Amino acid sequence: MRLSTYFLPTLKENPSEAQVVSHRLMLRSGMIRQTSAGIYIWLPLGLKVLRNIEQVVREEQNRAGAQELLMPTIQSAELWQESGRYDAYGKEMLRITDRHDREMLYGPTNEEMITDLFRNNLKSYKDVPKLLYHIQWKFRDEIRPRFGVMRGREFLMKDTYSFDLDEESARVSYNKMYVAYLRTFARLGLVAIPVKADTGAIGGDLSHEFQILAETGESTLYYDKAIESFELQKLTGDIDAETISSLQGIYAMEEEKHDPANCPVAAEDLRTAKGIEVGHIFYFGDKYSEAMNAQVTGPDGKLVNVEMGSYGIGVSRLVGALIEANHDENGIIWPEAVAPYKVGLINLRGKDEACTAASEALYQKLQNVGVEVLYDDREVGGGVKFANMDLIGLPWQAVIGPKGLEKGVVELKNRRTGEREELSEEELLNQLTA
Ligand code: 5CA
Repeated sequence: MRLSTYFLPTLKENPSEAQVVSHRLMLRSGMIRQTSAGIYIWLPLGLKVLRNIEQVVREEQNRAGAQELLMPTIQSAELWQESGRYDAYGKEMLRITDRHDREMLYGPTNEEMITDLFRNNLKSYKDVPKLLYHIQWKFRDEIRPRFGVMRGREFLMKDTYSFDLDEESARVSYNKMYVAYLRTFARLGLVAIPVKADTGAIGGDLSHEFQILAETGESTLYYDKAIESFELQKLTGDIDAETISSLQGIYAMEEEKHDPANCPVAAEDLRTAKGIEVGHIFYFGDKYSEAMNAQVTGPDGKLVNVEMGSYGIGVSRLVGALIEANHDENGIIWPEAVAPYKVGLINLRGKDEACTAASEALYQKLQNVGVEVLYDDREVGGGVKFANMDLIGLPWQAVIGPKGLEKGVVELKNRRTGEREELSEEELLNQLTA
């Protein structure tokens, strides 16, 4: 992509409405624009990151055996009346009336719809277990939308639903998702601590939240420092049953569940920190299947309520959370796994024919070998180009200038470490395709 034609409205000044660094940087780097409180347009650069995160989430769901489908955003109120949540959900639910005066709503989550889908199509113990998910926009009329995409009103969620014959099997499904979440966040380079959580409006008795440590987090956590030895950010391989059970045995609680008087962890081993909740998983048994009659015939011919769980990841929230965890005073530092482009190509002297010819040639070559490149071919000074590349945070910057050309080298800068190397074109291509 050429920056001269790209729709990338960057801002020099810090927008006054943004209280946290991720919100400021998303606005400044031209990733999003707000259209109403808590509702955003995803501009081309922001959308690329969102899609990259979505893809990591999707791959790990598929790997865990979950099947992707796509449910609508607009739901009928009837299903929610059946489950009893239509009134209980309160003002957070955006309610809509259609032209026939039917009550509809913009879905804040999909337990009811998927339970209805299940009961209409699956009838036997042979049909379970099933893990189904979608990645779809949700709407919650949050009382205080804030921190940009981290607490929006419209937001992108991955939500999975599990259906099992009995509790034992439901716990197996729960742990499959627990592992998928550990792997997903590790692939994103994040330390996401699984803490025991309250089940709130979703209901149920077993629940974990996945929390990224950040000062701007809205949750308060208490955990045994022993969790640090698991090196959660490295758990991208197979995770065995032993690791799961020792991790689940470690004390880590949300504030509402933490009772200082009965905490089993010695004071010197107890850590407290603020966290951003990026995922939440629930096992809630037959709460919905009982209310909505979602039953299967067991091997003995008797009808039983299916055992269910639901598992959410805040895909759009993750964009903000990743920036909270990866930035410096100059801007964003994207982890390679989600970076919108791998390398930014800077032509230091737009007016110098040799520099422009070399930049154009390298731009072509990078594309030919499949490296995603953002080429700053604008007629502005080098300082502006450097500042802009630092702000948008691509992992690598390749700089072509007259001095380097004389020596036959391109400068390659690592955005995270700031290290610069002078490389021949071939070395540079090798490094970026390794
Ligand atoms: N049905 C269940 C699981 S599928 C559910 O809705 N869980 S949830 O309420 O915890 O939401 C799942 C995830 O969505 C949260 O962990 C959080 O990362 C994200 N999320 C929730 N509310 C918002 C919001 N207002 N803005 C951005 N992300 C949100």
